[in-house]
Amino acid sequence: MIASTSSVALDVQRIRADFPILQREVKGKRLVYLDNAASSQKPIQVLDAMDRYYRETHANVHRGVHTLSEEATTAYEGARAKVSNFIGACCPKEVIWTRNATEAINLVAYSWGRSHLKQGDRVLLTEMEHHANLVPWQILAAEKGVELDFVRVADNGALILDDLPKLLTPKTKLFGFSAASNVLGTLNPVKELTQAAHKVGALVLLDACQAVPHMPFDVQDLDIDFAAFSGHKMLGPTGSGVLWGRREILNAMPPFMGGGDMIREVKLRQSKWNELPWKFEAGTPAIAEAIGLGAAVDYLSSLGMENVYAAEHELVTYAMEQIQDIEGLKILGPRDRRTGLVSFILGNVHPHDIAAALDSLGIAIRAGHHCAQPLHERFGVPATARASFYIYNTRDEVDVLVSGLRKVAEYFSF
Ligand code: C6P
Repeated sequence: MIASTSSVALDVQRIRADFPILQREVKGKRLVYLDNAASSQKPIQVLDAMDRYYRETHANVHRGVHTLSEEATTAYEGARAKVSNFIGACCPKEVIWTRNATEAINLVAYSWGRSHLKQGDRVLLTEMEHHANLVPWQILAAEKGVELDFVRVADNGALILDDLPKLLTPKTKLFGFSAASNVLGTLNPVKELTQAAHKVGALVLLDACQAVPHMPFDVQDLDIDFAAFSGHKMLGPTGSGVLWGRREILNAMPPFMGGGDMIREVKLRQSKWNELPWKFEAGTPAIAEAIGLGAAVDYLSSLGMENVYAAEHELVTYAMEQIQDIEGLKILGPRDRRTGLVSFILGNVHPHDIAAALDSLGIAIRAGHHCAQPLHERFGVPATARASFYIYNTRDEVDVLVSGLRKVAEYFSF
Protein backbone atom coordinates (compact mmCIF):
# COMPACT_ATOMS: atom_id res chain seq x y z
CA MET A 1 0.00 0.00 0.00
CA ILE A 2 2.80 2.44 0.83
CA ALA A 3 4.73 3.80 -2.08
CA SER A 4 8.33 4.94 -2.25
CA THR A 5 8.95 8.52 -1.19
CA SER A 6 11.93 9.18 -3.39
CA SER A 7 10.69 11.24 -6.34
CA VAL A 8 8.16 14.03 -6.39
CA ALA A 9 6.75 14.12 -9.88
CA LEU A 10 3.63 16.27 -9.61
CA ASP A 11 3.37 19.48 -11.57
CA VAL A 12 1.51 21.27 -8.80
CA GLN A 13 1.02 24.55 -10.64
CA ARG A 14 -0.59 22.71 -13.55
CA ILE A 15 -2.77 20.74 -11.16
CA ARG A 16 -3.87 23.93 -9.39
CA ALA A 17 -5.12 25.37 -12.67
CA ASP A 18 -7.68 22.53 -12.81
CA PHE A 19 -9.30 23.59 -9.52
CA PRO A 20 -11.43 26.72 -9.98
CA ILE A 21 -12.09 27.12 -6.25
CA LEU A 22 -8.39 27.66 -5.55
CA GLN A 23 -8.65 31.01 -7.38
CA ARG A 24 -11.01 32.45 -4.81
CA GLU A 25 -10.22 34.66 -1.86
CA VAL A 26 -11.36 34.25 1.73
CA LYS A 27 -11.45 37.29 4.01
CA GLY A 28 -9.58 39.24 1.32
CA LYS A 29 -6.70 36.72 1.23
CA ARG A 30 -5.82 34.00 -1.26
CA LEU A 31 -7.49 30.77 -0.12
CA VAL A 32 -5.13 28.23 1.43
CA TYR A 33 -7.20 25.06 1.63
CA LEU A 34 -5.78 22.61 4.17
CA ASP A 35 -8.90 20.68 5.11
CA ASN A 36 -8.55 17.89 2.58
CA ALA A 37 -8.98 15.02 5.04
CA ALA A 38 -12.51 16.30 5.63
CA SER A 39 -13.24 16.77 1.91
CA SER A 40 -11.08 17.52 -1.10
CA GLN A 41 -11.76 20.12 -3.79
CA LYS A 42 -12.91 19.11 -7.29
CA PRO A 43 -11.12 19.59 -10.62
CA ILE A 44 -12.92 20.85 -13.75
CA GLN A 45 -12.66 17.33 -15.21
CA VAL A 46 -15.01 16.07 -12.47
CA LEU A 47 -17.32 19.09 -12.65
CA ASP A 48 -17.50 18.77 -16.46
CA ALA A 49 -18.24 15.04 -16.38
CA MET A 50 -21.21 15.61 -14.07
CA ASP A 51 -22.39 18.66 -16.01
CA ARG A 52 -22.16 16.75 -19.31
CA TYR A 53 -24.19 13.89 -17.89
CA TYR A 54 -27.00 16.25 -16.81
CA ARG A 55 -26.91 18.35 -19.98
CA GLU A 56 -26.58 15.55 -22.51
CA THR A 57 -27.41 12.05 -21.26
CA HIS A 58 -29.50 12.31 -18.11
CA ALA A 59 -32.01 9.49 -17.66
CA ASN A 60 -32.51 6.74 -15.11
CA VAL A 61 -30.21 3.71 -15.29
CA HIS A 62 -31.06 0.01 -15.84
CA ARG A 63 -34.67 0.91 -16.58
CA GLY A 64 -35.11 2.10 -20.11
CA VAL A 65 -34.37 0.81 -23.58
CA HIS A 66 -34.22 4.34 -24.94
CA THR A 67 -30.94 5.93 -25.98
CA LEU A 68 -30.52 8.27 -23.03
CA SER A 69 -31.08 5.51 -20.48
CA GLU A 70 -28.61 3.28 -22.29
CA GLU A 71 -26.01 6.06 -22.39
CA ALA A 72 -26.56 6.85 -18.70
CA THR A 73 -26.25 3.16 -17.79
CA THR A 74 -23.04 2.83 -19.80
CA ALA A 75 -21.51 5.87 -18.07
CA TYR A 76 -22.67 4.74 -14.61
CA GLU A 77 -21.41 1.17 -14.98
CA GLY A 78 -18.27 2.45 -16.71
CA ALA A 79 -17.48 4.48 -13.59
CA ARG A 80 -17.85 1.33 -11.49
CA ALA A 81 -15.34 -0.46 -13.73
CA LYS A 82 -12.89 2.45 -13.31
CA VAL A 83 -13.13 2.25 -9.51
CA SER A 84 -12.80 -1.54 -9.61
CA ASN A 85 -9.61 -1.18 -11.61
CA PHE A 86 -8.29 1.61 -9.39
CA ILE A 87 -8.49 -0.53 -6.23
CA GLY A 88 -7.42 -3.81 -7.83
CA ALA A 89 -10.78 -5.55 -7.39
CA CYS A 90 -11.29 -8.79 -9.26
CA CYS A 91 -14.29 -7.33 -11.09
CA PRO A 92 -16.84 -4.47 -10.99
CA LYS A 93 -19.39 -6.81 -9.35
CA GLU A 94 -17.46 -6.38 -6.09
CA VAL A 95 -17.87 -2.59 -6.10
CA ILE A 96 -21.06 -1.43 -4.36
CA TRP A 97 -21.97 2.24 -4.66
CA THR A 98 -22.92 3.87 -1.35
CA ARG A 99 -23.38 7.49 -0.30
CA ASN A 100 -20.11 7.52 1.63
CA ALA A 101 -17.80 5.37 3.76
CA THR A 102 -20.18 5.63 6.69
CA GLU A 103 -22.96 4.00 4.71
CA ALA A 104 -20.55 1.35 3.44
CA ILE A 105 -19.56 0.34 6.99
CA ASN A 106 -23.19 0.39 8.12
CA LEU A 107 -24.03 -1.89 5.20
CA VAL A 108 -21.53 -4.48 6.49
CA ALA A 109 -22.70 -4.14 10.10
CA TYR A 110 -26.39 -4.44 9.18
CA SER A 111 -26.25 -7.06 6.46
CA TRP A 112 -23.23 -9.23 7.29
CA GLY A 113 -23.31 -8.50 11.04
CA ARG A 114 -26.98 -9.31 11.56
CA SER A 115 -26.89 -12.48 9.49
CA HIS A 116 -23.54 -13.87 10.64
CA LEU A 117 -23.04 -12.84 14.28
CA LYS A 118 -24.62 -14.26 17.42
CA GLN A 119 -24.41 -13.63 21.14
CA GLY A 120 -20.89 -14.11 22.48
CA ASP A 121 -19.16 -13.44 19.15
CA ARG A 122 -16.54 -10.68 19.25
CA VAL A 123 -15.70 -7.80 16.93
CA LEU A 124 -12.23 -6.27 17.23
CA LEU A 125 -11.76 -2.55 16.48
CA THR A 126 -9.08 -0.04 17.44
CA GLU A 127 -8.98 3.00 19.69
CA MET A 128 -8.15 5.19 16.70
CA GLU A 129 -11.35 4.50 14.75
CA HIS A 130 -13.54 7.20 13.30
CA HIS A 131 -17.08 7.15 14.72
CA ALA A 132 -18.17 5.62 11.39
CA ASN A 133 -16.29 2.44 12.34
CA LEU A 134 -17.39 2.45 15.99
CA VAL A 135 -21.07 3.38 16.25
CA PRO A 136 -22.48 0.81 13.75
CA TRP A 137 -20.72 -1.93 15.77
CA GLN A 138 -21.97 -0.51 19.07
CA ILE A 139 -25.54 -0.64 17.72
CA LEU A 140 -25.02 -4.22 16.56
CA ALA A 141 -23.39 -5.22 19.86
CA ALA A 142 -26.37 -3.89 21.84
CA GLU A 143 -28.82 -5.71 19.59
CA LYS A 144 -27.08 -9.07 19.24
CA GLY A 145 -25.07 -9.43 22.46
CA VAL A 146 -21.82 -9.22 20.49
CA GLU A 147 -18.72 -8.12 22.46
CA LEU A 148 -16.41 -5.34 21.25
CA ASP A 149 -12.65 -5.37 21.85
CA PHE A 150 -10.13 -2.65 21.03
CA VAL A 151 -6.48 -2.54 20.03
CA ARG A 152 -4.95 0.29 22.04
CA VAL A 153 -2.88 3.15 20.67
CA ALA A 154 0.63 3.91 21.98
CA ASP A 155 1.81 7.42 22.85
CA ASN A 156 3.60 7.62 19.49
CA GLY A 157 0.32 7.05 17.64
CA ALA A 158 0.99 3.45 16.55
CA LEU A 159 -1.26 0.52 17.39
CA ILE A 160 0.04 -1.66 20.25
CA LEU A 161 0.51 -4.88 18.30
CA ASP A 162 1.81 -6.87 21.29
CA ASP A 163 -1.79 -7.14 22.49
CA LEU A 164 -3.02 -8.74 19.25
CA PRO A 165 -2.55 -12.41 20.22
CA LYS A 166 -4.76 -11.84 23.29
CA LEU A 167 -7.38 -9.84 21.39
CA LEU A 168 -7.73 -12.08 18.35
CA THR A 169 -9.40 -15.30 19.47
CA PRO A 170 -11.53 -17.91 17.67
CA LYS A 171 -14.54 -15.93 18.92
CA THR A 172 -13.39 -12.87 16.94
CA LYS A 173 -15.45 -12.80 13.76
CA LEU A 174 -14.38 -9.47 12.32
CA PHE A 175 -11.46 -7.08 12.74
CA GLY A 176 -12.36 -3.55 11.60
CA PHE A 177 -9.60 -0.95 11.45
CA SER A 178 -8.48 2.14 9.58
CA ALA A 179 -5.75 1.90 6.99
CA ALA A 180 -4.76 5.41 8.10
CA SER A 181 -5.90 7.51 11.05
CA ASN A 182 -7.72 10.74 10.19
CA VAL A 183 -6.28 12.35 13.34
CA LEU A 184 -2.81 10.90 13.91
CA GLY A 185 -1.93 10.23 10.28
CA THR A 186 -0.69 6.79 11.39
CA LEU A 187 -0.40 4.28 8.55
CA ASN A 188 -1.34 0.92 9.99
CA PRO A 189 0.38 -2.32 8.88
CA VAL A 190 -2.65 -3.59 6.97
CA LYS A 191 -1.12 -6.83 5.69
CA GLU A 192 0.24 -7.83 9.09
CA LEU A 193 -3.06 -7.12 10.83
CA THR A 194 -5.00 -8.94 8.12
CA GLN A 195 -2.82 -12.04 8.37
CA ALA A 196 -3.28 -12.11 12.14
CA ALA A 197 -7.07 -11.79 11.78
CA HIS A 198 -7.30 -14.49 9.12
CA LYS A 199 -5.30 -16.88 11.32
CA VAL A 200 -8.22 -16.98 13.78
CA GLY A 201 -10.81 -17.02 10.98
CA ALA A 202 -11.92 -13.39 11.39
CA LEU A 203 -12.84 -11.25 8.39
CA VAL A 204 -11.15 -7.88 7.87
CA LEU A 205 -13.06 -4.66 7.23
CA LEU A 206 -10.68 -1.89 6.25
CA ASP A 207 -11.76 1.71 6.68
CA ALA A 208 -9.80 3.01 3.71
CA CYS A 209 -11.17 6.55 3.76
CA GLN A 210 -7.80 8.18 4.40
CA ALA A 211 -5.81 5.75 2.26
CA VAL A 212 -7.47 5.29 -1.15
CA PRO A 213 -7.24 9.02 -2.04
CA HIS A 214 -3.56 9.22 -1.10
CA MET A 215 -1.58 6.13 -2.15
CA PRO A 216 -1.55 3.05 -4.34
CA PHE A 217 -4.19 0.69 -3.01
CA ASP A 218 -4.89 -2.89 -4.04
CA VAL A 219 -7.52 -4.93 -2.25
CA GLN A 220 -6.22 -8.25 -3.56
CA ASP A 221 -2.64 -7.52 -2.61
CA LEU A 222 -3.76 -6.51 0.90
CA ASP A 223 -5.88 -9.69 1.08
CA ILE A 224 -8.65 -7.90 3.01
CA ASP A 225 -12.34 -8.86 2.90
CA PHE A 226 -14.13 -5.48 2.86
CA ALA A 227 -12.97 -1.91 2.18
CA ALA A 228 -14.97 1.30 2.66
CA PHE A 229 -14.15 4.76 1.31
CA SER A 230 -15.73 8.06 0.26
CA GLY A 231 -15.57 9.72 -3.15
CA HIS A 232 -15.59 13.29 -1.82
CA LYS A 233 -12.16 12.90 -0.21
CA MET A 234 -10.59 11.86 -3.53
CA LEU A 235 -11.66 14.69 -5.88
CA GLY A 236 -15.11 13.15 -6.42
CA PRO A 237 -18.51 14.58 -5.47
CA THR A 238 -20.27 14.29 -2.14
CA GLY A 239 -22.83 11.47 -2.14
CA SER A 240 -20.40 9.03 -3.77
CA GLY A 241 -18.87 6.23 -1.75
CA VAL A 242 -17.83 2.62 -2.11
CA LEU A 243 -18.09 -0.65 -0.30
CA TRP A 244 -15.77 -3.20 -1.84
CA GLY A 245 -16.20 -6.80 -0.71
CA ARG A 246 -15.11 -10.26 -1.77
CA ARG A 247 -17.66 -11.67 -4.18
CA GLU A 248 -18.30 -14.88 -2.21
CA ILE A 249 -18.86 -12.95 1.02
CA LEU A 250 -21.16 -10.37 -0.63
CA ASN A 251 -23.09 -13.19 -2.29
CA ALA A 252 -23.75 -14.78 1.10
CA MET A 253 -25.08 -11.52 2.59
CA PRO A 254 -28.76 -10.52 2.59
CA PRO A 255 -29.78 -7.15 1.05
CA PHE A 256 -29.32 -3.99 3.10
CA MET A 257 -32.38 -2.15 1.76
CA GLY A 258 -35.34 -3.34 -0.29
CA GLY A 259 -36.94 -1.71 -3.33
CA GLY A 260 -36.43 -1.24 -7.04
CA ASP A 261 -33.28 -2.38 -8.84
CA MET A 262 -32.16 -4.79 -6.08
CA ILE A 263 -34.66 -7.48 -7.12
CA ARG A 264 -34.86 -10.07 -9.85
CA GLU A 265 -38.51 -10.96 -9.31
CA VAL A 266 -41.19 -9.64 -6.95
CA LYS A 267 -44.38 -11.41 -5.83
CA LEU A 268 -46.82 -9.93 -3.36
CA ARG A 269 -45.38 -11.85 -0.43
CA GLN A 270 -41.78 -12.57 -1.42
CA SER A 271 -39.05 -11.61 -3.83
CA LYS A 272 -35.83 -12.89 -5.35
CA TRP A 273 -32.74 -10.72 -5.17
CA ASN A 274 -30.78 -9.31 -8.04
CA GLU A 275 -27.17 -10.38 -8.53
CA LEU A 276 -24.15 -8.37 -7.42
CA PRO A 277 -23.60 -5.48 -7.24
CA TRP A 278 -27.21 -4.36 -7.68
CA LYS A 279 -28.50 -6.53 -4.79
CA PHE A 280 -27.17 -3.79 -2.49
CA GLU A 281 -28.31 -0.79 -4.53
CA ALA A 282 -32.03 -0.27 -3.93
CA GLY A 283 -33.76 2.62 -5.70
CA THR A 284 -32.52 5.17 -8.21
CA PRO A 285 -28.81 5.58 -7.45
CA ALA A 286 -26.62 8.70 -7.37
CA ILE A 287 -25.83 8.47 -11.09
CA ALA A 288 -24.09 11.82 -11.62
CA GLU A 289 -22.06 11.24 -8.47
CA ALA A 290 -20.83 7.84 -9.64
CA ILE A 291 -19.85 9.37 -13.00
CA GLY A 292 -18.07 12.20 -11.17
CA LEU A 293 -16.13 9.69 -9.06
CA GLY A 294 -15.16 7.84 -12.24
CA ALA A 295 -13.71 11.10 -13.61
CA ALA A 296 -11.88 11.66 -10.30
CA VAL A 297 -10.32 8.21 -10.56
CA ASP A 298 -9.19 9.02 -14.12
CA TYR A 299 -7.61 12.22 -12.84
CA LEU A 300 -5.74 10.52 -9.99
CA SER A 301 -4.64 7.64 -12.22
CA SER A 302 -3.18 10.12 -14.70
CA LEU A 303 -1.04 11.58 -11.90
CA GLY A 304 0.05 8.17 -10.60
CA MET A 305 -0.73 7.27 -7.00
CA GLU A 306 2.95 6.68 -6.19
CA ASN A 307 3.54 10.32 -7.16
CA VAL A 308 0.55 11.48 -5.11
CA TYR A 309 1.90 9.71 -2.03
CA ALA A 310 5.45 10.96 -2.54
CA ALA A 311 4.36 14.59 -3.00
CA GLU A 312 2.12 14.55 0.08
CA HIS A 313 4.79 12.85 2.16
CA GLU A 314 7.30 15.51 1.24
CA LEU A 315 4.85 18.30 2.04
CA VAL A 316 3.77 16.93 5.42
CA THR A 317 7.40 16.26 6.39
CA TYR A 318 8.22 19.88 5.53
CA ALA A 319 5.17 21.13 7.45
CA MET A 320 6.09 19.11 10.55
CA GLU A 321 9.67 20.38 10.47
CA GLN A 322 8.42 23.96 10.24
CA ILE A 323 5.71 23.90 12.90
CA GLN A 324 7.50 21.83 15.54
CA ASP A 325 9.62 24.83 16.53
CA ILE A 326 6.62 26.99 17.34
CA GLU A 327 6.57 27.47 21.08
CA GLY A 328 3.86 25.47 22.83
CA LEU A 329 2.99 23.46 19.73
CA LYS A 330 2.74 19.69 20.13
CA ILE A 331 2.23 17.34 17.19
CA LEU A 332 0.18 14.18 17.68
CA GLY A 333 1.01 10.95 15.90
CA PRO A 334 4.11 9.26 14.51
CA ARG A 335 7.07 11.05 12.93
CA ASP A 336 7.19 8.71 9.96
CA ARG A 337 4.89 6.07 8.41
CA ARG A 338 2.19 8.70 8.17
CA THR A 339 -0.18 10.25 5.67
CA GLY A 340 -0.30 13.88 4.55
CA LEU A 341 -1.98 15.40 7.57
CA VAL A 342 -0.79 16.81 10.86
CA SER A 343 -2.85 17.33 14.02
CA PHE A 344 -1.56 19.44 16.84
CA ILE A 345 -2.34 21.42 19.96
CA LEU A 346 -0.93 24.85 20.73
CA GLY A 347 -0.50 25.53 24.43
CA ASN A 348 -3.94 25.88 25.91
CA VAL A 349 -5.42 27.77 22.94
CA HIS A 350 -8.65 26.09 21.96
CA PRO A 351 -8.30 24.53 18.47
CA HIS A 352 -11.47 26.36 17.41
CA ASP A 353 -9.72 29.67 18.21
CA ILE A 354 -6.72 28.57 16.16
CA ALA A 355 -8.95 27.65 13.20
CA ALA A 356 -10.91 30.91 13.46
CA ALA A 357 -7.72 32.98 13.61
CA LEU A 358 -6.31 31.15 10.59
CA ASP A 359 -9.58 31.58 8.71
CA SER A 360 -9.19 35.34 9.08
CA LEU A 361 -5.95 34.86 7.08
CA GLY A 362 -7.69 32.80 4.37
CA ILE A 363 -6.38 29.46 5.70
CA ALA A 364 -8.86 26.58 6.08
CA ILE A 365 -7.94 23.90 8.63
CA ARG A 366 -10.18 21.67 10.74
CA ALA A 367 -10.55 21.88 14.52
CA GLY A 368 -12.45 19.60 16.87
CA HIS A 369 -12.50 15.89 17.62
CA HIS A 370 -12.67 14.96 13.91
CA CYS A 371 -15.32 12.33 14.71
CA ALA A 372 -12.78 10.41 16.79
CA GLN A 373 -13.75 11.30 20.35
CA PRO A 374 -12.40 8.13 22.04
CA LEU A 375 -9.01 8.74 20.40
CA HIS A 376 -8.90 12.31 21.70
CA GLU A 377 -9.86 11.04 25.14
CA ARG A 378 -6.97 8.57 24.91
CA PHE A 379 -4.59 11.51 24.38
CA GLY A 380 -6.26 13.55 27.13
CA VAL A 381 -7.40 16.40 24.86
CA PRO A 382 -10.94 17.36 23.90
CA ALA A 383 -9.93 18.60 20.46
CA THR A 384 -7.03 19.16 18.08
CA ALA A 385 -6.27 21.42 15.13
CA ARG A 386 -5.52 19.59 11.88
CA ALA A 387 -3.92 20.67 8.60
CA SER A 388 -4.36 18.13 5.82
CA PHE A 389 -2.71 18.29 2.41
CA TYR A 390 -3.51 17.12 -1.09
CA ILE A 391 -2.16 17.17 -4.62
CA TYR A 392 -2.66 20.92 -5.16
CA ASN A 393 -0.99 22.18 -1.97
CA THR A 394 2.41 23.89 -2.12
CA ARG A 395 5.36 24.65 0.14
CA ASP A 396 4.35 28.32 -0.09
CA GLU A 397 1.03 27.41 1.46
CA VAL A 398 2.80 25.56 4.28
CA ASP A 399 4.82 28.75 4.86
CA VAL A 400 1.58 30.79 5.04
CA LEU A 401 0.25 28.29 7.60
CA VAL A 402 3.42 28.47 9.69
CA SER A 403 3.42 32.25 9.68
CA GLY A 404 -0.28 32.22 10.66
CA LEU A 405 0.41 29.83 13.53
CA ARG A 406 3.28 32.00 14.76
CA LYS A 407 0.88 34.96 14.86
CA VAL A 408 -1.65 32.89 16.83
CA ALA A 409 1.06 31.78 19.28
CA GLU A 410 2.24 35.39 19.70
CA TYR A 411 -1.30 36.70 20.19
CA PHE A 412 -1.96 34.14 22.91
CA SER A 413 1.52 34.91 24.36
CA PHE A 414 3.45 31.70 24.00
N1 C6P B 1 -13.44 11.94 8.20
C1 C6P B 1 -12.51 14.09 8.73
O1 C6P B 1 -12.51 15.33 8.73
P1 C6P B 1 -17.82 9.98 5.44
O2 C6P B 1 -18.29 11.06 6.36
O3 C6P B 1 -18.72 8.79 5.47
O4 C6P B 1 -17.50 10.45 4.07
O5 C6P B 1 -16.41 9.48 6.01
C2 C6P B 1 -16.35 8.97 7.32
C3 C6P B 1 -14.94 8.64 7.69
C4 C6P B 1 -14.64 7.32 7.99
N2 C6P B 1 -13.37 6.96 8.30
C5 C6P B 1 -12.36 7.84 8.34
C6 C6P B 1 -10.98 7.37 8.68
C7 C6P B 1 -12.62 9.19 8.05
O6 C6P B 1 -11.61 10.06 8.08
C8 C6P B 1 -13.93 9.60 7.74
C9 C6P B 1 -14.25 11.04 7.50
C10 C6P B 1 -13.60 13.36 8.00
O7 C6P B 1 -11.62 13.46 9.29
C11 C6P B 1 -14.95 13.87 8.36
S1 C6P B 1 -15.36 13.56 10.04
